[in-house]
Amino acid sequence: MREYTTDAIRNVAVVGHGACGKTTLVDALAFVAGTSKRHGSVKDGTALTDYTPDEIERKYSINLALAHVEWADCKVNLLDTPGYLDFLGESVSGLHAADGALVVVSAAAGVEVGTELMWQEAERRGMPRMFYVSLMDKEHADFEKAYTDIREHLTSKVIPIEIPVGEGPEFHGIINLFSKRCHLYKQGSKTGEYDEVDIPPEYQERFDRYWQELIERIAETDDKLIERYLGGEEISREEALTAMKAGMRRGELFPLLCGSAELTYGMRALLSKLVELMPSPADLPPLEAQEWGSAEPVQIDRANGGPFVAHVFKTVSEPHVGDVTFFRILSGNLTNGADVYNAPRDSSEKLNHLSVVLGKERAEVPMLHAGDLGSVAKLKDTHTNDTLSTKANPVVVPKVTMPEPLISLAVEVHQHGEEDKLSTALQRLHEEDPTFHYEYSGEVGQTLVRGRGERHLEVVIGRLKRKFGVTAELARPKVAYRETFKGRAEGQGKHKKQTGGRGQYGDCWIKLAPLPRGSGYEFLDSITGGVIPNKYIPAVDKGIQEAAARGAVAGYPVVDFQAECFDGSYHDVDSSEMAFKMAGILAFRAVAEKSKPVLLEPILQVEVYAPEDNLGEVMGDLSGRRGQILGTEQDGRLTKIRAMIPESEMYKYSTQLHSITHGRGTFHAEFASYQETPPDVAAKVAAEREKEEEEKEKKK
Ligand SMILES: Nc1nc2c(ncn2[C@@H]2O[C@H](COP(=O)(O)OP(=O)(O)OP(=O)(O)O)[C@@H](O)[C@H]2O)c(=O)[nH]1
Ligand SMILES: [Mg+2]
Repeated sequence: MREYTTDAIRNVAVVGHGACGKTTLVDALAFVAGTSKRHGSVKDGTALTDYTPDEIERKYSINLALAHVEWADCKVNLLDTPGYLDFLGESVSGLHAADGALVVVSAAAGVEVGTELMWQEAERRGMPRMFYVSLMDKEHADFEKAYTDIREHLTSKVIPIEIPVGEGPEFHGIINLFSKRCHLYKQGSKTGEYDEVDIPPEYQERFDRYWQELIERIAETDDKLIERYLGGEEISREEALTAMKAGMRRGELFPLLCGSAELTYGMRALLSKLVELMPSPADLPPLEAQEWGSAEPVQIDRANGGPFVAHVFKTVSEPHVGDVTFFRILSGNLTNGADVYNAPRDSSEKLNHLSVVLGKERAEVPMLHAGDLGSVAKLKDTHTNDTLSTKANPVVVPKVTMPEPLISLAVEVHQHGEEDKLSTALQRLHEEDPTFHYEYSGEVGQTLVRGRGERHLEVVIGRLKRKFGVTAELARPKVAYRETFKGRAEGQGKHKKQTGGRGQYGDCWIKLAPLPRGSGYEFLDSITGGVIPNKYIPAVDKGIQEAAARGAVAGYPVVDFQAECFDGSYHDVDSSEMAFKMAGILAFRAVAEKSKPVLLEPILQVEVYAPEDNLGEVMGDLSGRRGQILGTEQDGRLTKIRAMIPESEMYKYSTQLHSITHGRGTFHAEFASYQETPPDVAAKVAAEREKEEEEKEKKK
């Protein structure tokens, strides 16, 4: 590959809802440009950017993947992002590494949840955006509807610069509004060859309408142009394009194109527009960064090279290959084999085998210029979201904010003894995918994994097996129930044994009383007159605590209570710490029964965001989950519902919410407090716990 300087580079993230045709589009663009030699397909598992075994098997994108095309003396780096929201972290990383977004909207489905979400992500970053209406050849394709959908749901600043000739199975050409020419595609064409003809007479009226709209909208963004336009002067194609590019940069115009990637119709025009309208990294304002080791902000000038700085936007760990690191050069040029520095980790890294990426292929290059995307393998200690710079100029650039995990499940290994392997592998997987988290919960004795959705966690389980040879499966997380007392009672615990020689003797009287929620455990020693010698009192306390840990209702730890030891007796010879501990245990068991023990369950504070249309069903579902609705309020286009819901009822909630709201609803949950469970629930939990204990016994 030839060398591309900063001004000849375009970094474009291809974003949109699942199955809108992003991967097919990236493949077609690379094929039509001649950069890749074969026109792959998602269905056959041969698409350029869906190459991992997971993706080939499932036929949708899971990972952010890179390709590049060489077109019109420029190199366009394309970042193919997954549309499924479970993998939003990858898509966000893709946007972060790009300078512009190509928002793909299916001509058959119009604007969907994923389109809206990625649109907002791009908007937050103030990125120039272009629309591409995909699948124009598909049954029920409707260009007008897609355009109207975008105007109504995303932005009124969208403006078509192309219109299709025919739709669905009839789709066979595209009229270019700038050139006022029509491309009629040759049937059976492999790389989008066309005949260029005049605008067909039956399309003249439609062309005039769209052309008028285009030119007016462009003129509106530029005072000089509008004056000339109103004065009846002609505006040239170049002037219009320049104004459009400037308008895109200011977020005032979003051009819309269309085509069919499967048939390769419209690919050439789209490539040309990406080159002409998307910004080069040299067009960007300086980036705010921080000098490492000082609080001083520094400006990273991207246009003029400067010292080397790069941001790592993705790492993939391959156990037998080592880690592959993908980065974007923010400033400076980079030569193969360069020594760089990861300042926060104090790690010197050598960038060997500097490569450009085309799907799964990595082609070594001697150097890359500022703004370009590259990859290297086998770095020592560099992870996703790190900054690479130089020892002479150590800096750190802002990190990408990763989406928070939404669901939590337990993971269980098949083979006993693989737990260590599991935690090493989970750590590696977290490093490559920061939206995936894990932790071991001692309280419930399970490893918990957290992610964006069930699909996400299933993919992680697949990777565990494929990459690390750990066979595991997802399981229902155990709920950390607790118990407490609602009443007060007192009673005796007496441990007395006479077996031949020295006996055992311990005797105590205790009172149990509830404490406010969250107080924990309190022990009160009110023994007077030495009826229990001082040295044995801690043993009574210990016995009570031991028994409390084993529960009074369903075998869960008893919390928030006070135990008072107020009377007892001892024996000069037979008393011992052991005997008094036993007495404590017996006393607790006897008194706990009489102190109205109850089961407590964790309650989550939940915020659900749902569209108005599904509000009734979402609330009904929450009530069915024993949810207590606290209130609702409008939040943009969605309604926010605040509710308290028992954790045990939240299992698979994300799947349910997704299905009720057709993917539009989201939620956020966090632990709020422990509350008493209704008796019927407590009885069920106790029965389950008993069964579990029996099974454990059997295994022994
Ligand atoms: N008829 C037709 N089908 C297409 C076209 N582009 C994509 N498809 C089909 O639509 C389906 C989804 O295409 P993908 O390219 O995987 O869509 P995607 O946007 O990458 O999907 P995710 O990776 O899940 O976000 C596949 O079955 C494609 O074959 C097209 O231009 N015409
Ligand atoms: Mg895809």
